[in-house]
Amino acid sequence: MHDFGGEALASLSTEDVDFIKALPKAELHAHLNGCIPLECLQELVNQHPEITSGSDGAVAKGLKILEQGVVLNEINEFFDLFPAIYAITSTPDALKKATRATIAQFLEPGSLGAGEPAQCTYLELRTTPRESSFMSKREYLETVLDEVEKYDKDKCNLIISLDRRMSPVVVGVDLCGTPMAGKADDFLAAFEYARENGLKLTLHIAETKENTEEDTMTLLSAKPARLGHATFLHEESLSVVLNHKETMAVEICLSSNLLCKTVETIAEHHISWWLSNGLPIAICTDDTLVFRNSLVEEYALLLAAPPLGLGLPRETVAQMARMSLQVGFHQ
Ligand code: 6MZ
Repeated sequence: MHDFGGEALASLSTEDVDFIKALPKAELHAHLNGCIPLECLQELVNQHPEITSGSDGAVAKGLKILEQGVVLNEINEFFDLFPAIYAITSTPDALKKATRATIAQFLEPGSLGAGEPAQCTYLELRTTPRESSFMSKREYLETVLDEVEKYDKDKCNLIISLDRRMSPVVVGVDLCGTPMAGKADDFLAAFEYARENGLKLTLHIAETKENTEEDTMTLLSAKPARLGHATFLHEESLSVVLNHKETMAVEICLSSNLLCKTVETIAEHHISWWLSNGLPIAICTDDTLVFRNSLVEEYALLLAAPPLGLGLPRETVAQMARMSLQVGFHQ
Protein backbone atom coordinates (compact mmCIF):
# COMPACT_ATOMS: atom_id res chain seq x y z
CA MET A 1 0.00 0.00 0.00
CA HIS A 2 1.36 3.41 -0.93
CA ASP A 3 2.13 5.41 2.20
CA PHE A 4 1.69 8.96 0.91
CA GLY A 5 1.80 10.68 4.32
CA GLY A 6 4.57 8.44 5.70
CA GLU A 7 6.86 9.31 2.77
CA ALA A 8 6.11 13.00 3.14
CA LEU A 9 6.83 12.81 6.88
CA ALA A 10 10.09 10.94 6.34
CA SER A 11 11.24 13.66 3.95
CA LEU A 12 10.92 16.39 6.60
CA SER A 13 13.57 17.67 8.99
CA THR A 14 13.19 16.81 12.68
CA GLU A 15 12.33 20.46 13.32
CA ASP A 16 9.51 20.34 10.76
CA VAL A 17 8.14 17.09 12.23
CA ASP A 18 8.22 18.62 15.72
CA PHE A 19 6.54 21.75 14.38
CA ILE A 20 3.62 19.70 12.99
CA LYS A 21 3.29 17.61 16.13
CA ALA A 22 3.20 20.66 18.38
CA LEU A 23 0.53 22.52 16.36
CA PRO A 24 -2.78 22.60 18.22
CA LYS A 25 -5.20 21.11 15.67
CA ALA A 26 -8.63 19.57 15.22
CA GLU A 27 -9.64 16.25 13.60
CA LEU A 28 -13.12 16.86 12.18
CA HIS A 29 -13.57 14.07 9.63
CA ALA A 30 -12.87 10.67 11.17
CA HIS A 31 -15.31 7.76 10.77
CA LEU A 32 -15.39 5.60 13.89
CA ASN A 33 -15.47 2.22 12.14
CA GLY A 34 -12.89 3.42 9.64
CA CYS A 35 -10.45 4.53 12.34
CA ILE A 36 -10.36 1.64 14.83
CA PRO A 37 -6.71 0.88 15.64
CA LEU A 38 -5.75 -2.39 13.88
CA GLU A 39 -4.48 -3.97 17.12
CA CYS A 40 -7.84 -3.29 18.74
CA LEU A 41 -9.67 -4.98 15.86
CA GLN A 42 -7.35 -7.99 16.06
CA GLU A 43 -7.89 -8.23 19.79
CA LEU A 44 -11.66 -8.16 19.34
CA VAL A 45 -11.48 -11.00 16.82
CA ASN A 46 -9.30 -13.05 19.20
CA GLN A 47 -11.73 -12.45 22.04
CA HIS A 48 -14.73 -13.44 19.91
CA PRO A 49 -13.65 -16.28 17.58
CA GLU A 50 -17.35 -17.05 16.99
CA ILE A 51 -17.62 -13.84 14.92
CA THR A 52 -14.96 -15.00 12.53
CA SER A 53 -16.16 -18.58 12.29
CA GLY A 54 -19.81 -17.63 11.76
CA SER A 55 -19.20 -15.43 8.74
CA ASP A 56 -18.13 -17.90 6.03
CA GLY A 57 -14.60 -16.55 6.25
CA ALA A 58 -15.65 -13.00 5.27
CA VAL A 59 -14.41 -11.45 8.52
CA ALA A 60 -11.09 -13.32 8.43
CA LYS A 61 -10.65 -12.26 4.80
CA GLY A 62 -11.45 -8.61 5.56
CA LEU A 63 -9.09 -8.57 8.53
CA LYS A 64 -6.31 -10.08 6.43
CA ILE A 65 -6.72 -7.37 3.79
CA LEU A 66 -6.50 -4.68 6.50
CA GLU A 67 -3.45 -6.35 8.04
CA GLN A 68 -1.66 -6.54 4.71
CA GLY A 69 -2.47 -2.95 3.76
CA VAL A 70 -5.26 -2.10 1.37
CA VAL A 71 -4.64 -1.47 -2.31
CA LEU A 72 -7.72 -0.01 -3.95
CA ASN A 73 -8.31 0.16 -7.68
CA GLU A 74 -11.25 2.43 -7.20
CA ILE A 75 -13.33 3.92 -4.41
CA ASN A 76 -16.10 1.28 -4.40
CA GLU A 77 -13.58 -1.34 -3.28
CA PHE A 78 -13.12 0.75 -0.17
CA PHE A 79 -16.75 0.38 0.88
CA ASP A 80 -16.56 -3.43 0.47
CA LEU A 81 -14.27 -3.55 3.53
CA PHE A 82 -16.92 -2.43 5.99
CA PRO A 83 -19.13 -5.54 6.31
CA ALA A 84 -16.16 -7.34 7.91
CA ILE A 85 -15.40 -4.45 10.28
CA TYR A 86 -19.11 -4.17 11.13
CA ALA A 87 -19.30 -7.86 12.03
CA ILE A 88 -16.46 -7.35 14.50
CA THR A 89 -18.11 -4.31 16.15
CA SER A 90 -21.61 -5.78 16.23
CA THR A 91 -21.86 -6.26 20.02
CA PRO A 92 -22.11 -3.41 22.57
CA ASP A 93 -18.96 -4.65 24.31
CA ALA A 94 -16.88 -4.74 21.12
CA LEU A 95 -18.24 -1.35 20.02
CA LYS A 96 -17.38 0.16 23.40
CA LYS A 97 -13.79 -1.11 23.20
CA ALA A 98 -13.45 0.02 19.58
CA THR A 99 -14.78 3.50 20.40
CA ARG A 100 -12.52 3.88 23.41
CA ALA A 101 -9.43 2.84 21.45
CA THR A 102 -10.32 5.08 18.51
CA ILE A 103 -10.78 8.18 20.65
CA ALA A 104 -7.57 7.42 22.53
CA GLN A 105 -5.72 7.09 19.23
CA PHE A 106 -6.50 10.74 18.49
CA LEU A 107 -6.58 12.39 21.91
CA GLU A 108 -4.22 10.51 24.20
CA PRO A 109 -0.48 11.20 24.20
CA GLY A 110 1.64 8.16 23.39
CA SER A 111 -0.94 6.49 21.15
CA LEU A 112 1.31 6.77 18.09
CA GLY A 113 4.42 5.66 19.99
CA ALA A 114 6.06 6.18 23.36
CA GLY A 115 6.66 9.85 24.13
CA GLU A 116 4.60 11.06 21.14
CA PRO A 117 2.14 13.90 21.80
CA ALA A 118 -1.58 13.45 21.16
CA GLN A 119 -2.52 13.68 17.47
CA CYS A 120 -4.94 16.52 18.00
CA THR A 121 -6.38 18.86 20.59
CA TYR A 122 -10.02 18.52 19.53
CA LEU A 123 -11.87 15.57 17.96
CA GLU A 124 -15.24 15.32 16.25
CA LEU A 125 -15.78 11.62 15.74
CA ARG A 126 -18.56 10.58 13.37
CA THR A 127 -20.50 7.36 13.15
CA THR A 128 -23.63 5.80 11.68
CA PRO A 129 -26.03 4.35 14.27
CA ARG A 130 -26.30 0.71 13.19
CA GLU A 131 -28.44 -2.10 14.47
CA SER A 132 -27.28 -5.71 14.66
CA SER A 133 -28.66 -8.90 16.16
CA PHE A 134 -27.01 -7.79 19.43
CA MET A 135 -28.08 -4.15 19.72
CA SER A 136 -30.55 -1.54 18.52
CA LYS A 137 -29.54 1.80 16.93
CA ARG A 138 -30.30 3.45 20.25
CA GLU A 139 -27.97 1.07 22.10
CA TYR A 140 -25.33 1.66 19.44
CA LEU A 141 -25.57 5.39 19.94
CA GLU A 142 -25.63 5.16 23.73
CA THR A 143 -22.56 2.93 23.70
CA VAL A 144 -20.59 5.38 21.55
CA LEU A 145 -21.86 8.40 23.47
CA ASP A 146 -20.85 6.86 26.80
CA GLU A 147 -17.26 6.87 25.58
CA VAL A 148 -17.40 10.31 23.95
CA GLU A 149 -18.88 11.81 27.12
CA LYS A 150 -15.85 10.72 29.12
CA TYR A 151 -14.15 13.74 27.55
CA ASP A 152 -14.93 17.44 28.00
CA LYS A 153 -17.09 19.11 25.36
CA ASP A 154 -14.18 21.22 24.18
CA LYS A 155 -12.15 18.04 23.60
CA CYS A 156 -14.41 15.45 21.95
CA ASN A 157 -17.88 15.49 20.37
CA LEU A 158 -19.95 13.22 18.15
CA ILE A 159 -21.39 13.73 14.68
CA ILE A 160 -24.10 11.30 13.66
CA SER A 161 -23.75 10.05 10.09
CA LEU A 162 -26.65 9.12 7.84
CA ASP A 163 -25.63 6.39 5.43
CA ARG A 164 -26.81 6.83 1.84
CA ARG A 165 -27.52 3.08 1.69
CA MET A 166 -30.02 3.26 4.54
CA SER A 167 -33.51 4.68 4.60
CA PRO A 168 -33.51 8.19 6.05
CA VAL A 169 -33.98 8.38 9.81
CA VAL A 170 -34.11 11.72 11.52
CA VAL A 171 -31.04 11.47 13.66
CA GLY A 172 -28.30 13.56 12.42
CA VAL A 173 -25.89 15.52 10.54
CA ASP A 174 -23.40 13.73 8.30
CA LEU A 175 -24.26 12.12 4.98
CA CYS A 176 -21.83 9.38 4.02
CA GLY A 177 -21.64 5.94 2.40
CA THR A 178 -21.16 4.75 -1.17
CA PRO A 179 -21.35 8.02 -3.07
CA MET A 180 -23.76 6.80 -5.76
CA ALA A 181 -26.26 5.06 -3.49
CA GLY A 182 -29.63 6.56 -2.62
CA LYS A 183 -31.12 9.88 -3.64
CA ALA A 184 -30.01 13.14 -2.04
CA ASP A 185 -33.62 14.40 -2.12
CA ASP A 186 -34.70 11.70 0.32
CA PHE A 187 -32.54 13.23 3.03
CA LEU A 188 -33.53 16.88 2.75
CA ALA A 189 -36.36 16.71 5.28
CA ALA A 190 -34.07 15.01 7.83
CA PHE A 191 -31.39 17.64 7.23
CA GLU A 192 -33.86 20.46 7.70
CA TYR A 193 -35.16 18.88 10.89
CA ALA A 194 -31.61 18.54 12.16
CA ARG A 195 -30.78 22.15 11.35
CA GLU A 196 -34.00 23.44 12.88
CA ASN A 197 -33.03 21.63 16.05
CA GLY A 198 -29.69 23.34 16.25
CA LEU A 199 -27.52 20.64 14.67
CA LYS A 200 -25.06 21.59 11.96
CA LEU A 201 -24.64 19.61 8.79
CA THR A 202 -21.55 18.11 7.25
CA LEU A 203 -22.19 16.28 4.00
CA HIS A 204 -19.96 14.04 1.89
CA ILE A 205 -20.43 15.76 -1.43
CA ALA A 206 -19.22 15.28 -5.02
CA GLU A 207 -16.79 12.63 -3.84
CA THR A 208 -16.61 10.82 -7.18
CA LYS A 209 -16.72 11.77 -10.86
CA GLU A 210 -20.02 9.93 -11.09
CA ASN A 211 -21.79 12.24 -8.62
CA THR A 212 -23.97 14.52 -10.72
CA GLU A 213 -24.08 18.28 -10.40
CA GLU A 214 -27.78 17.82 -9.64
CA ASP A 215 -26.96 15.60 -6.63
CA THR A 216 -24.38 18.16 -5.47
CA MET A 217 -26.75 21.12 -5.83
CA THR A 218 -29.48 19.25 -3.93
CA LEU A 219 -27.08 18.62 -1.06
CA LEU A 220 -25.92 22.23 -1.06
CA SER A 221 -29.56 23.34 -0.78
CA ALA A 222 -29.53 21.78 2.70
CA LYS A 223 -27.08 24.53 3.73
CA PRO A 224 -24.29 22.35 5.13
CA ALA A 225 -21.74 24.09 7.33
CA ARG A 226 -19.02 21.74 6.16
CA LEU A 227 -18.46 19.66 3.04
CA GLY A 228 -16.65 16.31 3.02
CA HIS A 229 -14.17 15.92 0.12
CA ALA A 230 -16.00 18.15 -2.43
CA THR A 231 -13.69 16.78 -5.10
CA PHE A 232 -15.85 17.06 -8.20
CA LEU A 233 -17.74 20.33 -7.93
CA HIS A 234 -18.73 21.91 -11.22
CA GLU A 235 -19.41 25.49 -12.28
CA GLU A 236 -22.73 26.05 -10.53
CA SER A 237 -21.90 24.27 -7.27
CA LEU A 238 -18.45 25.88 -7.13
CA SER A 239 -19.96 29.33 -7.29
CA VAL A 240 -22.50 28.46 -4.57
CA VAL A 241 -19.68 27.30 -2.30
CA LEU A 242 -17.55 30.35 -3.06
CA ASN A 243 -20.49 32.62 -2.25
CA HIS A 244 -20.73 30.99 1.18
CA LYS A 245 -17.08 31.29 2.24
CA GLU A 246 -18.19 32.87 5.49
CA THR A 247 -20.38 29.93 6.51
CA MET A 248 -18.89 26.87 4.78
CA ALA A 249 -15.67 24.91 5.13
CA VAL A 250 -14.26 21.87 3.34
CA GLU A 251 -12.91 18.79 5.13
CA ILE A 252 -9.87 17.66 3.18
CA CYS A 253 -8.66 14.06 3.43
CA LEU A 254 -5.57 13.89 1.21
CA SER A 255 -4.45 10.26 1.66
CA SER A 256 -8.03 9.02 1.46
CA ASN A 257 -8.56 10.71 -1.89
CA LEU A 258 -5.22 9.50 -3.28
CA LEU A 259 -5.71 5.90 -2.11
CA CYS A 260 -9.32 5.78 -3.34
CA LYS A 261 -7.97 7.18 -6.61
CA THR A 262 -10.49 9.99 -6.81
CA VAL A 263 -7.46 12.29 -7.08
CA GLU A 264 -4.41 11.16 -9.05
CA THR A 265 -1.55 13.10 -7.50
CA ILE A 266 -1.17 15.45 -4.61
CA ALA A 267 -0.17 18.22 -7.01
CA GLU A 268 -3.57 17.90 -8.68
CA HIS A 269 -5.51 17.81 -5.42
CA HIS A 270 -8.34 20.35 -5.23
CA ILE A 271 -6.99 21.59 -1.88
CA SER A 272 -4.76 24.00 -3.83
CA TRP A 273 -7.81 25.46 -5.52
CA TRP A 274 -9.68 25.91 -2.24
CA LEU A 275 -6.61 27.50 -0.68
CA SER A 276 -6.12 30.02 -3.44
CA ASN A 277 -9.82 30.89 -3.33
CA GLY A 278 -9.83 31.46 0.41
CA LEU A 279 -12.30 28.80 1.52
CA PRO A 280 -11.80 27.55 5.10
CA ILE A 281 -10.26 24.06 5.14
CA ALA A 282 -9.85 21.38 7.79
CA ILE A 283 -7.19 18.71 7.22
CA CYS A 284 -8.53 15.31 8.34
CA THR A 285 -7.76 11.57 8.16
CA ASP A 286 -11.11 9.92 7.19
CA ASP A 287 -10.34 6.25 7.98
CA THR A 288 -7.02 5.61 9.68
CA LEU A 289 -7.66 1.84 9.92
CA VAL A 290 -7.98 1.49 6.18
CA PHE A 291 -5.60 4.20 4.99
CA ARG A 292 -2.99 3.66 7.74
CA ASN A 293 -2.55 7.41 8.09
CA SER A 294 -2.41 9.85 10.96
CA LEU A 295 -3.15 13.53 11.35
CA VAL A 296 0.56 14.27 11.64
CA GLU A 297 1.17 12.54 8.30
CA GLU A 298 -1.67 14.45 6.67
CA TYR A 299 -0.02 17.70 7.80
CA ALA A 300 3.32 16.37 6.55
CA LEU A 301 1.74 16.18 3.10
CA LEU A 302 1.17 19.94 3.32
CA LEU A 303 4.70 20.78 4.39
CA ALA A 304 6.81 18.27 2.43
CA ALA A 305 8.38 19.51 -0.79
CA PRO A 306 6.87 18.32 -4.10
CA PRO A 307 6.43 15.69 -5.41
CA LEU A 308 5.81 14.09 -1.97
CA GLY A 309 3.82 17.01 -0.64
CA LEU A 310 2.54 20.45 -1.47
CA GLY A 311 5.56 22.36 -0.14
CA LEU A 312 3.46 24.92 1.73
CA PRO A 313 5.21 27.34 4.08
CA ARG A 314 4.93 26.71 7.82
CA GLU A 315 2.91 29.88 8.20
CA THR A 316 0.19 28.55 5.88
CA VAL A 317 0.23 25.14 7.58
CA ALA A 318 -0.14 26.76 11.00
CA GLN A 319 -2.99 28.88 9.64
CA MET A 320 -4.71 25.72 8.36
CA ALA A 321 -4.40 24.06 11.76
CA ARG A 322 -6.01 27.16 13.31
CA MET A 323 -8.75 27.02 10.69
CA SER A 324 -9.54 23.40 11.57
CA LEU A 325 -10.21 24.51 15.14
CA GLN A 326 -12.29 27.49 14.04
CA VAL A 327 -14.70 25.46 11.90
CA GLY A 328 -15.39 22.82 14.57
CA PHE A 329 -19.06 22.53 15.51
CA HIS A 330 -18.19 23.19 19.15
CA GLN A 331 -17.74 26.91 18.39
C1 6MZ B 1 -18.09 8.20 2.15
C2 6MZ B 1 -17.32 7.05 4.00
C3 6MZ B 1 -15.97 7.35 3.65
O1 6MZ B 1 -20.08 5.38 10.35
O2 6MZ B 1 -19.77 2.91 10.60
N1 6MZ B 1 -17.29 6.32 5.13
N2 6MZ B 1 -18.37 7.48 3.25
N3 6MZ B 1 -16.82 8.49 1.74
C4 6MZ B 1 -15.74 8.07 2.46
N4 6MZ B 1 -14.48 8.37 1.99
C5 6MZ B 1 -13.55 7.41 1.56
N5 6MZ B 1 -15.16 6.80 4.60
C6 6MZ B 1 -15.99 6.17 5.51
O3 6MZ B 1 -17.82 4.35 9.80
C7 6MZ B 1 -17.67 3.65 8.58
C8 6MZ B 1 -18.61 4.20 7.50
O4 6MZ B 1 -18.22 5.54 7.17
C9 6MZ B 1 -18.52 5.83 5.79
C10 6MZ B 1 -19.02 4.52 5.16
O5 6MZ B 1 -20.45 4.55 5.14
C11 6MZ B 1 -18.53 3.45 6.15
O6 6MZ B 1 -19.36 2.30 6.10
P1 6MZ B 1 -19.14 4.27 10.78
O7 6MZ B 1 -18.56 4.47 12.15
